[in-house]
Amino acid sequence: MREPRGDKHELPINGHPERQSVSVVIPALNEEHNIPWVLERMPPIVDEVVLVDGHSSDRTIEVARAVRPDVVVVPQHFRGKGDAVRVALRAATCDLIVMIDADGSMDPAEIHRFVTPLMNGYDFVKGSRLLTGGGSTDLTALRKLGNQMLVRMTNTMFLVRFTDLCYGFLSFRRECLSALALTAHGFEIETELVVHALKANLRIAEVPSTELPRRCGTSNLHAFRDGKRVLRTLIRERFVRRPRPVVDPIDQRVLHQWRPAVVDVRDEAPREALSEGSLR
Ligand SMILES: Nc1nc2c(ncn2[C@@H]2O[C@H](COP(=O)(O)OP(=O)(O)OP(=O)(O)O)[C@@H](O)[C@H]2O)c(=O)[nH]1
Ligand SMILES: [Mg+2]
Repeated sequence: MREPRGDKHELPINGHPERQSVSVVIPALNEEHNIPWVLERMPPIVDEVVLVDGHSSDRTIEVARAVRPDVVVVPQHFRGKGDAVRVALRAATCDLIVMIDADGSMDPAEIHRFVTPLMNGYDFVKGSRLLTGGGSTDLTALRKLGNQMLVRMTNTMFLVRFTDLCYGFLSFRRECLSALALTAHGFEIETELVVHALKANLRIAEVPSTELPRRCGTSNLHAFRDGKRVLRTLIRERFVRRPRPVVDPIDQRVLHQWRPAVVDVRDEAPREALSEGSLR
């Protein structure tokens, strides 16, 4: 890990970093039973909570608004955690952004660990379940093995020394968002965030974090399918230099919700006349 930059993020003379505002972004898909626990545990340093709803069929949005009336709810245009995260990050307005899951597997009480390094010279902070002080009561043997393999590959391919990879509790300075150039649609978003942070030469820190089992409901992650997507992302990022274009397949339900294209009435008359004429 690189040392924090000494220039633009220097501490003020009195040694205390200036107050920076904090947005927390939460992708949520059918998490009505878990979201209250997450929102109730938000520490006071959090100024804004952005929840991106993945077309939930339960009462995730209503429950979230009841617990935290100031929550900013944003719909996503497609499906997948990656798409949700990209939408959420565009909607966040504070200086620092923390990303956390809605299923109760990450404890908002740890948010200060992700904010403090950003206030002290780092640009990007990733949670690690494998650093001393971290842990997981959620990782199955299969996921642990897969994650370990992917961490080793990342370290070898990008000459770094990460201890964890497939973990979505992380934070960064909002001014770095465009440099992160995110395009991922699925769970590989976490890998893309980390690898693009490396490529953008951001100052990266790992902090210990404890992952808990999701409180309720079922996982949206499929170890093999999503593991393959992470692997493909790593290989592509290592060997392809050119930036990947963003191509979002828009969900048809969203198309129905969007404002329709404006019809110019001046164009409409001749077309009606034409169709009437052609019917005769
Ligand atoms: N908006 C949105 N959120 C999603 C989508 N897929 C997953 N999520 C959310 O992303 C977070 C992580 O998804 P999980 O299903 O918990 O995946 P996981 O944490 O890797 O798997 P578990 O450890 O088994 O819980 C949760 O908050 C989900 O609600 C999606 O398509 N859209
Ligand atoms: Mg989870």
